[in-house]
Amino acid sequence: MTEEQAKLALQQVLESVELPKLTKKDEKVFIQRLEQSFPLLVSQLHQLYGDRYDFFFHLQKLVVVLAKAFAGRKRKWKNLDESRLKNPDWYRSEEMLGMAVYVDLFAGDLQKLKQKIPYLKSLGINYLHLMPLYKAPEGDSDGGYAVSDYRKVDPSLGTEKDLLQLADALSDADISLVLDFVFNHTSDEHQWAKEARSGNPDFEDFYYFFTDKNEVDEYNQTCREIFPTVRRGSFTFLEDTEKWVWTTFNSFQWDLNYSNPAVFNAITDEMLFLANIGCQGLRLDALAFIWKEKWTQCESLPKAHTLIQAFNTCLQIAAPAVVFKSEAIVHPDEVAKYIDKDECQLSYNPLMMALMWESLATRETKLLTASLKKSFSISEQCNWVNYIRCHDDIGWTFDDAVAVELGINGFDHRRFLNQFYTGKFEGSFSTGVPFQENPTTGDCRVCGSLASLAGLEQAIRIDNSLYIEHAIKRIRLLNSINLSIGGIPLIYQGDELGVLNDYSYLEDEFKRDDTRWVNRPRISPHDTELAANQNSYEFRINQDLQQMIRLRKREPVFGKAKTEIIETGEPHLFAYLRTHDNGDKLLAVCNFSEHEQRLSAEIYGALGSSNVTDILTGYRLGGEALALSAYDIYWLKVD
Ligand code: OTU
Repeated sequence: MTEEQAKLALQQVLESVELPKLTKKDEKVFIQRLEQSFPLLVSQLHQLYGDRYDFFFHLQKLVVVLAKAFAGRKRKWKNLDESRLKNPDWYRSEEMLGMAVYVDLFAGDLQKLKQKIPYLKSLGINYLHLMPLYKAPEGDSDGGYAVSDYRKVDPSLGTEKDLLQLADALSDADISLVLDFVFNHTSDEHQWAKEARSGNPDFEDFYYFFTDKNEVDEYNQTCREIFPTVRRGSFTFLEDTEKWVWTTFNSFQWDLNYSNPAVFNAITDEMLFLANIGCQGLRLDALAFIWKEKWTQCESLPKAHTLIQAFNTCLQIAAPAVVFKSEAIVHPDEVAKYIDKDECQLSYNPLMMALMWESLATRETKLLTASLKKSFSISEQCNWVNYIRCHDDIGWTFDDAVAVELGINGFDHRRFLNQFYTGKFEGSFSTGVPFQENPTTGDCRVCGSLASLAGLEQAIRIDNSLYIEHAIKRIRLLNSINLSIGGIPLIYQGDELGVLNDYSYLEDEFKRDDTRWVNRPRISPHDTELAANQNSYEFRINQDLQQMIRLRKREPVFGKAKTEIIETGEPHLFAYLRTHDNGDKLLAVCNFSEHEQRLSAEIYGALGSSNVTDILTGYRLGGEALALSAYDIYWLKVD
């Protein structure tokens, strides 16, 4: 479709639909944005749905959805749209610091969360991801990732009004709210699913139903199993309708059928509803799975990207302050494909997350260094969301081709890492728990809190003060990379307090089969008190982190700057150089082993000067070789 044709199409759409009433000024803004983005939007939708007889009909409906959402958007968020459009890379600032929390586990409910804003501010948090808080089935709802109604709040957390008030309060405190956009599936209790189940053909078309078992088997031949301990394959048989339904995850999470443009429109409507709550980021859950084609893996297909881009274009028109965060926990080359200003401006950095843990286990940094050299650099209009732990498992999604070059066999190495982090490998410091062992492929992932995986739980149990020391230093090391390498650091609730694994999930019938609950602890006042007690380990963990946060916010070199991964030639050291446009440089070096390491004075070459200060300690160096004790870090800046 040419630009001229797109213009004509827009004219035709506008002549044939009734748009909601807008003020003169708003109408001008909306039409201007529509005109600007329409050629792109139509070409994206045309790639997806162009061969449908009802293409134009759905296009008309979509424009009405966009207009209504824009009309319903509060003035406050419209002002935010304008200011973000003037400052589009706000998320690259050194000031950025994120946290991910469960409303109930972190605060109790939405109202109590509002009271935690001073705590968040004191830590420096200005990006808050609230785990799914929507209406969901009682009992097991996959931690809220089975949504029954995107517009209703889970009643145990509060009301819709509470959420709006919280969004307001966060915005007033300069904290960007990030919400989950769980758009690959709904719960089987969503109204659409209920309609589908009762045989309403319009809604049957919202999901993937099959009557022929052979077809299901054919898809299963090429699709990866995500939750093999829940059920083999990607489909669930519904006894009542005698049909199979596509369920990539749990059997109560039904995959939406995006080959149907009505689904695209319906979900756009839900997405803009979430945008109008006043969030500034949407986390695109399980985005790799949204497009399916027979005889493919049904993951990260080209049209999955087109779909996400089309959603993003809709945001540009109706709520441009909102950015997308990709949650693609897949091969690094595939992760990279979601990152683009017109697709996902932000992305989790699962490669760095997994390989920091890999380096801690092996005490070697060659895989981390080689992998990040290949995959760290992304568009300057985008940013990583760096993390050490999250509510999920750790999957070892490194590139096997990079590993092989270093003499590492990917399959064996993942096996080793799983053994190591579940404490089965002799000498391991870690107390993680396995997740989703696949008996066919031998695949497995690992769960556990930052402190437990880093060795604190075991060290406390055997009461070994040297090991406790090591665990605290490992945590500091991981935090230091997370905060300084480039990206928005995302702290997972409780990790700032050194909270250990929580085994109470084993007593809950709805949780015990999902080991990820081991790293979803309830944060108690006791945890916060411990971190305030100067004699506790938690105090040290917390203080180490706070110190690094202060430095991060002070130095522009942690914001909009370039990262170069440096090969030090020392097997246990990891190093990178940050360079800001203003000429500032910062060299970070860290030691992934418990033995002292040395680095020759040549390293100053990267900084162009040997008169440097380690800003972590204030210690001035004058060209001598660096000595790094167990898990030590340097943040070197030219004086
Ligand atoms: C996401 O994760 C969420 O983070 C999980 O908490 C949900 O259970 C899931 O989606 C379903 O909504 O399988 O174990 O390869 O790894 O998208 C985590 C990508 C998951 C998947 C990821 C998914």
